[in-house]
Amino acid sequence: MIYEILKLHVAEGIATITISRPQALNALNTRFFNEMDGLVAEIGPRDDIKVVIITGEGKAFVAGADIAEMVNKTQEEGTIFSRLGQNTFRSLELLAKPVIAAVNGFALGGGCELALACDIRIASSKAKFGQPEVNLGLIPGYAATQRLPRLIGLGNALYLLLTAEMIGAEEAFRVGLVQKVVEPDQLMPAALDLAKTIAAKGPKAIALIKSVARHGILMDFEAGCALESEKFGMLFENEGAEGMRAFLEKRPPKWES
Ligand code: CO8
Repeated sequence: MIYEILKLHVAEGIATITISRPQALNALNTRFFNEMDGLVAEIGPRDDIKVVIITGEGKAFVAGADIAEMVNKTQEEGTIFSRLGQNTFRSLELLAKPVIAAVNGFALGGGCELALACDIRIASSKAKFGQPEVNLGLIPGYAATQRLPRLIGLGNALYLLLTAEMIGAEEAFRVGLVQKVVEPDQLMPAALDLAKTIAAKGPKAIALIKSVARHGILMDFEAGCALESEKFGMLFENEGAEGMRAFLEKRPPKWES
């Protein structure tokens, strides 16, 4: 596939995906979703990639779904466009490698929803977050109604969804929408540091934590605990055995990739 919107850079086990359509503030169109599907499929099996960072070029992370593409859609086409984005974000969410959103600027509507589908969000102090769909007479279509309440609680989520208020990075941190706020020039160094910290851990354990947490949050407590025990046991005859032995032998662990 030829990539026109997404730029992939891989170094030291970290894949950085830069959304590069700054003239439209990186608004999400069909091409974006096709390209993101292509990259997720490519990155999944690559052992040389441990962690993924997603960021935007210019003053926006992503300023939403592409309003110019959506404006003339029929009801059926609107539903299809929503499902397309939901499916892409779900496959990103279930990718067996952690995904960090490095939010450099506006993360609005579908852009905030993209950040929500990532595992950790780190923001520039200049970033702005919001779900402005109601200003357009719309509701979110890429699962903000589902992910936002699960992440920041129903009250905080409904506040953002019903008011369309644009909040700054510090407020986003306060409500738990982002995990870290840094100065703009520190965003990529901080995201890379975070990615390297995670990339140094056992890759099987990292993939299983993500999977168990992501599936477990949709289960009842007992079923989630059963899933955790099953996956916990799976590590004993490989990566976990090496990690525990390395601790007892006072040496760094050697992970298989
Ligand atoms: N879609 C298409 N183009 C956009 C978008 C967008 N979401 N956002 C900005 N642009 C374009 C502008 O039209 C403008 O283009 P041009 O230069 O050709 O006029 C260019 O980007 C630069 O934008 P501005 O001049 O507006 O830049 P400002 O710095 O003045 O303002 C803002 C920045 C505040 C971010 C402003 O651009 C804005 O309000 N953008 C729209 C934000 C928004 O409403 N986003 C939500 C969209 S709806 C959505 O995401 C729903 C998701 C679920 C969809 C489900 C599918 C059915």
